[in-house]
Amino acid sequence: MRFALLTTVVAFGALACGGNKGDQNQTQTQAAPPAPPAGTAPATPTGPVTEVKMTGNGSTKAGFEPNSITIAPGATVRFVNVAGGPHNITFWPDSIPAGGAAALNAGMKNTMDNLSGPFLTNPNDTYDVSFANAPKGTYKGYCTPHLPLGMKITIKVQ
Ligand SMILES: [Cu+2]
Repeated sequence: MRFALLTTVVAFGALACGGNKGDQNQTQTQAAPPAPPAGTAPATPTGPVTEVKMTGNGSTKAGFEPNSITIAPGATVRFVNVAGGPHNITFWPDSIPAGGAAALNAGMKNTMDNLSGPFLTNPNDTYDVSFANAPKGTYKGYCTPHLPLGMKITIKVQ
């Protein structure tokens, strides 16, 4: 009886002091790191960066400011969620130059759909579109939730 009790106390003490510690650590260090939230992983900007504001009042007004820009080949457009989000940038596949889709697929991170960037929900969230290797020409895009409000943009690469 006394021996059994002693054994129990010793075993408990070993656990409390970190018995099997090696096994526990091994399990913990093998856990995968948490994935970053969608839409927050920054793309690597290329070339000069041109900022475009995404604005709106949350109901009847939404737009890109400016809604027409000209950039140099290989430049980056940085979309900034200013107000009235969520906003995103989506390009019409038939409103970009031949070869443009492949370049944009490489230059747009965390896309939700073909040529469609993630929603920016928090104020000052940004999203970079790299036009690295994008052919010269006109690229027309829109904000998916606000297309009915006419939230469109024209980007000329020249
Ligand atoms: Cu929008």
